[in-house]
Amino acid sequence: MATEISVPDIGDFESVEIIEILVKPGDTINKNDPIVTLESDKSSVEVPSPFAGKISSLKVKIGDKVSKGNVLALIEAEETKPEQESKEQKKEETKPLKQKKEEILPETEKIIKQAEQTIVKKPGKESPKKVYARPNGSDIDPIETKEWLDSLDAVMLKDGSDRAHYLLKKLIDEAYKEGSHRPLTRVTPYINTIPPEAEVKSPGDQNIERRIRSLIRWNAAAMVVKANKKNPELGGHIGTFASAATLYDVGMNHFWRGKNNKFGGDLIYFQGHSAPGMYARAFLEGRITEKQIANFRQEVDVKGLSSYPHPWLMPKFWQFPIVSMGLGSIMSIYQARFTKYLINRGLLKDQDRKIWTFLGDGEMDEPESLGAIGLASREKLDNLIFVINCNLQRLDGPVRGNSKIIQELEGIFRGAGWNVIKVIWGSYWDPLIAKDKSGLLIRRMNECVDGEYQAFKAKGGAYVRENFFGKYPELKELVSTMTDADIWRLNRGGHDPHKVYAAYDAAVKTKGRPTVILAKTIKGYGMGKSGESINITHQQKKLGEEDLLYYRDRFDIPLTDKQVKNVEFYKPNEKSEEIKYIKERRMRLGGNLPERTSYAKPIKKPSKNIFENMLKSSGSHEMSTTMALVRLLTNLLRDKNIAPRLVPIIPDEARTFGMEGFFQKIGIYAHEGQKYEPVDSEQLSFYREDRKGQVLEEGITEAGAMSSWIAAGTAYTNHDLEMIPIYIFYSMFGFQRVMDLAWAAGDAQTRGFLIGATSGRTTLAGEGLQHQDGHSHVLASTIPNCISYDPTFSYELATIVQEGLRKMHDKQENIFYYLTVMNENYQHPQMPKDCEKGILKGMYLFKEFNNRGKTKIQLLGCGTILREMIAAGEILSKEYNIDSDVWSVTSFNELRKDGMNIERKNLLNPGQKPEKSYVEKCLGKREGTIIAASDYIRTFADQIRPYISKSFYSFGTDGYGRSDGRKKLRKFFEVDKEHIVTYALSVLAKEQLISSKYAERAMKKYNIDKDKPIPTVL
Ligand SMILES: Cc1ncc(C[n+]2csc(CCOP(=O)(O)OP(=O)(O)O)c2C)c(N)n1
Ligand SMILES: [Mg+2]
Repeated sequence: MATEISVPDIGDFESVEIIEILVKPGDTINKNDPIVTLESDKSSVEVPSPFAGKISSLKVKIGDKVSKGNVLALIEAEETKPEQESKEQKKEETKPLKQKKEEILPETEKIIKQAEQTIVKKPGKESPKKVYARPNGSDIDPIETKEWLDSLDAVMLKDGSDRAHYLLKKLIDEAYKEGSHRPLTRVTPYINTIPPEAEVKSPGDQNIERRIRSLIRWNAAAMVVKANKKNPELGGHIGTFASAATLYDVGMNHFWRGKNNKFGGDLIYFQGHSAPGMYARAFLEGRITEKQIANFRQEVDVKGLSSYPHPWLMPKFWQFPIVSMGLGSIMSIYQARFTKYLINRGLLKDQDRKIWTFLGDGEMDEPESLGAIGLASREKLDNLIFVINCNLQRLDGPVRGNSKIIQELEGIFRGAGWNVIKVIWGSYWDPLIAKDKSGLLIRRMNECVDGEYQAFKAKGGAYVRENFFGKYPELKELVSTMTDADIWRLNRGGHDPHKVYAAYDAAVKTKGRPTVILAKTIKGYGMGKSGESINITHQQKKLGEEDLLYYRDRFDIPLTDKQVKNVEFYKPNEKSEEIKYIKERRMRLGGNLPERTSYAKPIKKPSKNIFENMLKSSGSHEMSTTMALVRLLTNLLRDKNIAPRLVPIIPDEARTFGMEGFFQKIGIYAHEGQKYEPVDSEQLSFYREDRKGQVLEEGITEAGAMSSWIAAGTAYTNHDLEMIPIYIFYSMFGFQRVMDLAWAAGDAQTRGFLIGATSGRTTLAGEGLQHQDGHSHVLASTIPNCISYDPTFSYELATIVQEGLRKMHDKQENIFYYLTVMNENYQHPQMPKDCEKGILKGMYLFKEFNNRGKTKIQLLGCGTILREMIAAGEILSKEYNIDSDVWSVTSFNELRKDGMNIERKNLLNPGQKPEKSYVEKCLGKREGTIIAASDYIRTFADQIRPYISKSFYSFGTDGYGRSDGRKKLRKFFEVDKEHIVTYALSVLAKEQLISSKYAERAMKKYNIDKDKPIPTVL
């Protein structure tokens, strides 16, 4: 029996147009296969079939308007119970919550009454008579304290630390109930999180590892000194890597697994300005030549080494472009999340790969460093490990002179739900801590501030004895048998390979949450007077002969005085223990690090018919380019090669852009699936969260969304998997908000699409000054490998996206696209013949008004302002007998790139016949002055001015936006058809082609006030 398929609940929409019919009578379809596509002026959505079966007849045609309940088709269904019914039935069965209104009240009242009685019954608390602690925190009843501590010891002994932890938690919970709201567990004492007895021991040969580390230290420092000896302009850093060497070495020798044909590799975000250390190790491993390290920071002629990790400049080495402080943190968090996304969607094998991020303690002040840590714990990113090198200093001085950065960060990360491992003290401290029964040592550790800790390591053992231990006689006594040199040797956790190993081991075994390791180190470790723990350490790049000799001796580098004075590098021969060891370690760990490769298979290009319906005229149907984009994405989701690779990324604006249809169709990624029935579950586009969901609904974080986009757009190298990320945002909150990340994306060779929606200063009408974008294209033009377009019609958009896919995936070009789309509805014409090349190069002839023939003008427009140009052309033709050629400029930015290139070629070949720029080829032989206008500032169109040999006038939206309707805004910014006509007449008068009276009359006619100031001052 035939069953009806009807329009489900489509929310607030009524009479929505059918724009596509996706089945025909006789087709056998599966449940959830789309039947038709509906499009309102705000959104486009496919209607899936609730049944599997054979379509027997269609009840609608394209262009029909339908509402909820209208029948779309009849189907010979295999199973006739619609999904919704069974859902409702299920609800009926489990409906205890839904009762008639009048029944709820008495029941609720009863419960409230009972509860009140219980509360009242409880005797009122008398205010405590006893004061438990003095305001300064000191103990008023040591005997009672001891009893509690003894009880705790007994529990630990009998039932272990988990039980003790449980009891403590119970106590704290009880204290909260009783009204104590002090955050009792935000920070722990200023000692290592892992006690010595729980440390997992390193299997490494500590002697060899120390020798290797020393050589790396030397070569890293030498490359900076050598470069600056050659040319003091070059700069560089010694002190940072000197403080972090052990942190990197332990990872490289024992933890970080390289990529190979069986394993995807751990991903390490190296702290940018510790790059010399990575080069020095790669030099010992034989991956970098002596010539290269001798040319650190000299990249122009000699192919030396990049200052910092720049994949663009060292594409086979660096993976992550870090050095702009803060970006490493946010990018790696989203990288870890994206890795889980790929795993949960079944695109990537779960190999327990880890993402390690190295950060400076000063760097943690950047909002981007801490801004996304909540996401990391919320998403349970146990594949993420932060190592914060707490050398207590930044560039100018201490990070927190008056307090302790480690404690501050501990509180922040613990509060955010991270696993925090503090690595503060080295092994030499262990016996002292064990020996101190008074508790004074930990107390002293707790009370000292970082400014003091910094000074301790700059001023020697005697100073530490006096100023650290000397405060309490018991502590002075504790170290009385130690010499000053012994005291000086009391090391910090981050310089102790045992402590670092134990922390890393615990981090990689942590499940269910991310880990941060807070490692205390010394800035400029080993640099002595020239830089150890002093305020100028960060900038120290020139070590004198004496300092170099000291450094050599400190780390036992087998170089003669003469070799040291020549700042020679040291590499033991290939058969030495050190080289064998270092290579063997990396071999066991599966490969080199860092190393950038890609074995991704190219995504097959979509079939041409995917784009076909976008090349046709929309007839009388009006739509925006945003809707055209949504249609395009819907079409792409029907291509089986492309569909799984699309990653739509939206920061809480899906409804603004009419993309809510994707929620139901491909689901929103949620690592825990959907634990609740969404409020709109009855509707077609309900908020569907799913572990396998495809949409990254980021919430309100453009920086986070951009970081996701970078992770997806570099998956071809980091996961050997090509993805097509499409990040759609309010264009005003795009480049302007996340420019630094966009720059890093270019460096990282990210491939994907950025879509600046609601673009144009007069097109987004009501939102006003802070929303109306008139310059994002100018910002986009500054990124060398970003290709940007401002299309007007759906066929332009389709042509550009198709070409983008071809270039990024067929041709594997390391570029990305920025496209602006708008929310103004209008009709879209059929694609004119032979304009494809022009669309991609940046302009093509859209229309000629050729009927009168006396005077002519060239009109160039883009985005919605092209439509004003077309209308102006028509007025000029009809009312003033002036002909015009109207050009659709899809990209002033691309035209400029071409112009620059040709101009340069011509200047370098003065004896040859000059080549013509593309704009010159288009316009050179055309008659008439050029007028260009866009919904962007004049700079955008002005870019082509130098490459044409004709008079050129540009109009745009310079100035602050403001709220009003489109018509008024266009008049205000002087980019409406009336202003274009008037300016055209005036330009022609200036060229002495027509009388000036026409322009004057037009000004009157169109009510143009010549005394109104330019909008930039309004
Ligand atoms: C966004 C940004 N601002 C400023 C700098 C310049 N800069 C480079 S390193 C540095 C100090 C870093 O201190 P910290 O994070 O503590 O790292 P350390 O060198 O101490 O390990 C500064 C300010 C930068 N690289 N990026
Ligand atoms: Mg620091």
